[in-house]
This record gives sequence, C-alpha cells and structure tokens, in this order.
Amino acid sequence: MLLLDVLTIPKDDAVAFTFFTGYMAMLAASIFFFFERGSVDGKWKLSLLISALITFIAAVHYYYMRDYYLATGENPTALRYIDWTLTVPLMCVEFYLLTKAAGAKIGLMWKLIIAAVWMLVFGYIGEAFVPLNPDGSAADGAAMHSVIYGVLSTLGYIYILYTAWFGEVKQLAEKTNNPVILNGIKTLAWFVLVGWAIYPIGYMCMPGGWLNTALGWESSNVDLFYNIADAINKIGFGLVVYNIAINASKAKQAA
Ligand SMILES: *C/C=C(C)/C=C/C=C(C)/C=C/C1=C(C)CCCC1(C)C
Repeated sequence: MLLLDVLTIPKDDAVAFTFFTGYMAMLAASIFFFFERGSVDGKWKLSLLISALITFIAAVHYYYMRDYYLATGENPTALRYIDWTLTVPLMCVEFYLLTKAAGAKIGLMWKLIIAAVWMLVFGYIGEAFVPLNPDGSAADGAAMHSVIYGVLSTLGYIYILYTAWFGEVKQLAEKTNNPVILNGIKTLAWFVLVGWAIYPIGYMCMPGGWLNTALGWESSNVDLFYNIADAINKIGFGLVVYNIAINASKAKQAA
C-alpha cells in the first residue's frame, strides 16, 4: 500500500511532475551519451563518458528525490546537494578536457572544482540551516541567513563564470584555433551564464528568501526551478559536448 501512496502524482503538482520527467530524461540521456561514445574519435570518448556519468548520477538522485518529495512534500535538500557535489565538479572536468589540447594544466581543473565546492557548501548551509519556525515558516534571522550564504556562494559562481567568459578557459579555447571547440566552449559559457543563473532564483524561493518574502513564491518552487535548471544544464551541456565531439571527429576524418 505504501508503494501505491508514494507513486501517486497529484494532478496539479508541477514539482512532482518535473521530478518524474527529470528522472526519465536523465536516464535516457545517459544511455544516449554512453552508446554514442562509439561514434566519436578516441580522444573524445572520455568527454562523452563524463557526460553520461553526469546524467546518470543525476538520474539515481532523481529516483530518490522524487519519492522523498512525494512522501514528505518537502525539498530533498541533502540529496540535491549530494548530487550537485558530484556532478558540478564533473562539469569542471569537461571544461578541462575540452581545453587540454590547447595546453590546459590540471591546475585549471582544480581551481574550477574548488570554486564549485565553495559555491555548493555555502549554498547548502544557506538552505539546510535556515532558521525556521515549527510550522516551517521563516523564523527571525532567516532573511539575513539566506542573503549571507547566498552571497558567499555566488562568489564561487562568479569565479567560474569569469574563467569561462574571460579567463583561462576562454583564452585556451582561442588558442586551439579550432572553430568547433571555440564555438562549443562559447556555448558552454552561455550555459554557465544563463542556465546556472536559474539556481539562485530557486534558492530565493525558500522561506526567508527574497522571492518568497517579496513575491510570496512558495518554497516548493525551489525544486521546480532546480529541476528545470538541471534538465537544461546536465542534458543540454552534455549535448553541446556531444556536438563538439561529433563535429571534431568528422572534421578529422575529412582532413
Ligand atoms: C547539475 C547541477 C548544476 C549545474 C548546479 C549548479 C548550481 C548552481 C550554479 C548553484 C548556485 C547557487 C548560487 C549561485 C547562490 C545560491 C545558492 C546556489 C547554490 C543555489
């Protein structure tokens, strides 16, 4: 009986809907990226494997987050951040692999990973330890707490954004002299600017957050924004990498 209860999606629950759709989409994308490793040149196989791992790790977490949300009606904050702690550093590895041909050093990868972990640790403290009343509403100090940790987290985000748009990643992409890689990295930088910016919007829907306080956006919308952003950033990001790999392999065959 419990199983039946857990798996019933209320008709008007958009958050539950995106949890289920997100789960299936992540799983399908993983299978796609994994099998498409066979269609690309040897040096791109690792990039596609990492794209597949990113969506697969997300699929497993969505499997649990979906049930957690349906069973409790609450935000699966811990599962969410465990997922991100694994998948965002893997996206940093993708940036490194793409620029390696132009001489990227392993230090670039670690700098991006440290910035990502910084961003996620402060985001987690901001969300998981926000002062709440017993009924779940924002308690005294919640607004201040969410702003302080939100701003600290954003510093890590800005570092990654800067590196992708103006810093080392951008400079190395130019050095490759390969329009496929240069345009691909430009597209990934747009993902970091626009796709990643959806997450702070979700964050501000939690109790005490600006959008929650000023516009009355409900805290369940945190997950709506996170689920939409994850689909864009994990599957979309992987497809860009796939596109780079396929086109670079074709260009090589033609040469
Ligand atoms: C696959 C998961 C990804 C790409 C997750 C990205 C997450 C972020 C860019 C989160 C950013 C945050 C801020 C910039 C401030 C508020 C707290 C966060 C953690 C939501």
